[in-house]
Amino acid sequence: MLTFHSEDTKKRQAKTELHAGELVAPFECPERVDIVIDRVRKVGLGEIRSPDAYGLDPVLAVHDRRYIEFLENACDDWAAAGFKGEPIPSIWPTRRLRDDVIPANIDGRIGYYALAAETSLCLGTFAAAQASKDIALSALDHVMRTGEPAFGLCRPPGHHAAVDQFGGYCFFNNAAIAAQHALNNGMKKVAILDIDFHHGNGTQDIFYERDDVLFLSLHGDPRDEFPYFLGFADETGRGKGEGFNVNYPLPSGTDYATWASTLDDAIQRIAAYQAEILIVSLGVDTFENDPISSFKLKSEDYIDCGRRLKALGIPTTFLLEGGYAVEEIGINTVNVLTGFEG
Ligand code: SP5
Ligand code: ZN
Repeated sequence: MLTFHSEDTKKRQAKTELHAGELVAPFECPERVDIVIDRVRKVGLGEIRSPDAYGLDPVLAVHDRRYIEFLENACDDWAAAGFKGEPIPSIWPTRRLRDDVIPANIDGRIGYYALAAETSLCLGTFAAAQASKDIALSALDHVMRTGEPAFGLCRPPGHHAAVDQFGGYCFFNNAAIAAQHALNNGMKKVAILDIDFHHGNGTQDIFYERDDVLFLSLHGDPRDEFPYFLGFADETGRGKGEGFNVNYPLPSGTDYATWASTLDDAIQRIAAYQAEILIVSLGVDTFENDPISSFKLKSEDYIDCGRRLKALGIPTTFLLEGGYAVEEIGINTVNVLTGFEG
């Protein structure tokens, strides 16, 4: 299987994450990329290619123009305001406040465009997010051209990013950008299967009223887990999108037996939909030793997961999302891919 990879994904080197009331070193760190690519090389997964440059048009097909401009300039605006730390929001247009006025002051504007406060911005973030979506698009294009699978070693991840919001370590929604690109290039039915531990709120939101993208997500029950405010089972889509959004919230402590039988239900729905292309939002924060998550998958389980996905027989693009047990992120991610290769 081809891997798409770029060193530019490591240009995001934030110093801080707001975690449990403290500023800590971010869980979503550049070393994740090195460890995954080392494992790809070690197992001989296949050729490693650099992505093509697609520019911002495919991003504009999914995200709001002013949001993109905000991301590009936020660090400069923050510094110009005299703020010393990394950009972090401290106020949002929550219930009983207005969300129809975009603040001029960067302190307010960052809250308008953020869905969470843990994700600090930093100077290299925009460049890394661009590399990440280029990787997703290159992988998707390879799959569309050849029918062969591909792995996009995306970083930063994307599935929490909504039309005009960043957060959960995500800025551009790589899976959504790739899915829209597939539709714009002749595909009629795309499925996105999100197996990251966290609900893919951004992806769900982007396609919620549409029937040309089937979105399915297995994740920690939002009553207990980030992003808390989306990802419940009764969110099934709206309008012509009704029935094209499927959430599988699962309890803390979920092991592979339960997780895999849930995966099989999702796989059956993808088959029934007759998707022409499958995008897997591949997070491995379902791992038993993940520092911020609560499922109990073991390294060998990821091989079996890959095998089950292969049985669908649909051209498949894997895009990296989360996974914070950094020592094992290479083994776990690549196990899915080798399981898929058979
Ligand atoms: C792409 C991705 O996996 N993003 C995850 C973002 C999660 N950010 C907030 C995590 C809050 C963790 N709370 C720790 C609770 C310990 N069980
Ligand atoms: Zn996650």
